[in-house]
Amino acid sequence: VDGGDGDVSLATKTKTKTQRPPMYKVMLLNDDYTPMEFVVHVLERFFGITHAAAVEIMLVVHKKGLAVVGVFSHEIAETKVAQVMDFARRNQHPLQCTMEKEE
Ligand code: NFA
Repeated sequence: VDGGDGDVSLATKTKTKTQRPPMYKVMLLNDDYTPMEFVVHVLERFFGITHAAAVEIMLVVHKKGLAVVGVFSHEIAETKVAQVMDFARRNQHPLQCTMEKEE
C-alpha cells in the first residue's frame, strides 16, 4: 500500500472481533420433596413456559437430576434465580435454582 511516501509494503490490519456479553444458563435441580406440580408452576410463572413444555422440562429434571430452563444475560439470570429461590422458600420447598456461565 503506497500512502504517498513510496512505501509499498502490505498493510496489516488488526480487526478485533466484537465481544458479545456472556450468557448464563439457569438450571433447576431435582430433589425428593418438591411436588411436581409446584415445579411446573414455577416454570410457567417465572419462565413463561407453556404448561405442556413445563411438564416435559420438570420430568427431565426429575429423571436426569437437572435441566437448563433458559439462557439469559447475567442480570436477568440472577433475577430469575432469586425469584425462584424466594418463591420455593416461601412455600417451604427445597427446590434449588442455579446459574452457570455459558461456554
Ligand atoms: N423429584 C420430585 C418428586 O418426585 C419432583 C421434582 C422435579 C423436584 C423437578 C424438583 C425438580 N416429587
